[in-house]
Amino acid sequence: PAPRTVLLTGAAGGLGTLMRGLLPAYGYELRLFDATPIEGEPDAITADLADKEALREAVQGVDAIIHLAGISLESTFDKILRANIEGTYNLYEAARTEGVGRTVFASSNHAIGFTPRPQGDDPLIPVETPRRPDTFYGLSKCFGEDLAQLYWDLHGMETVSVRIGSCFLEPNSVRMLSVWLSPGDCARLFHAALTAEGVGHSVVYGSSANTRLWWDLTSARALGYEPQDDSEQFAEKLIAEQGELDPDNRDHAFLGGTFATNPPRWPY
Ligand code: NAI
Ligand code: 15L
Repeated sequence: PAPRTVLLTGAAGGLGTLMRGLLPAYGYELRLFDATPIEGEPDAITADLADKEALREAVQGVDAIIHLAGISLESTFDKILRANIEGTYNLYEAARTEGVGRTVFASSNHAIGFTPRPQGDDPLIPVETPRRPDTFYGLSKCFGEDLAQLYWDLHGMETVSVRIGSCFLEPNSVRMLSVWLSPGDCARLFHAALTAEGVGHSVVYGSSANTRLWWDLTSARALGYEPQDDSEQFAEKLIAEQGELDPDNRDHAFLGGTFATNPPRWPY
């Protein structure tokens, strides 16, 4: 049966807030979890991924999990270790103990961020491309994907690891024209990932059907995902402001953009 009650970790964040708005229309009842309190949501669970007891309670009785919580930019290895690596392990252990069979894991393009971006007639990047994290942050997403594979092979727990490009209301750079995931398409993709049958552990790219796409959406479409949006509507304005990507500029050379050259840092 299709999942109904879904635990949304990272519910206070940017993507969590967008998904709180969009996923209920698909019939999901969301249970919210975040270290940051959420105004106007008295039932939200305010706890850290380090709190195993809280996680155990949070996953009790849910049909599936969407795991967004964690540090979403570069940080020190120690902070990434605690929030993203140990935190994801703690969540999977809670899910195993409570018998939750399906997770959607917010992986990131930064798991393969040092992959050269396709130029000219280069082929789209396949989902099997070797991982080349561009940061400790990207490395933690590689760990999450491997943890998901282990829990499938060892315990039969299913995960769709979504290597999200850039999910914001609008793309704000020329690079983002290639990796943009509209919020509406993100909800469509998460819904497909929650309901597709027999996913085992699947890795998919998370973007809209962008004209300037860099990667292959075949495995995402295999889940039943049909993207509706294309960033091209924003291209003219962004290119007028910023210029086309420059083949001689190292900041434009890699899939992960400036994460590979001068990564934005987590502020706390
Ligand atoms: P965000 O930084 O806005 O939200 C992350 C949330 O996780 C925050 O509300 C924070 O309080 C919570 N959090 C952090 N550490 C925690 C901990 N130890 N325990 C409990 N909660 C904790 O990030 P955003 O943009 O909403 O991203 C959500 C997820 O999607 C992240 O895992 C991020 O790595 C991933 N992602 C997002 C992309 C995007 O374009 N927004 C692109 C690729 C991946
Ligand atoms: C990510 O993984 C970050 O969490 C998000 O804030 C964006 O920077 C995105 O990647 C991106 O590559 O644009």
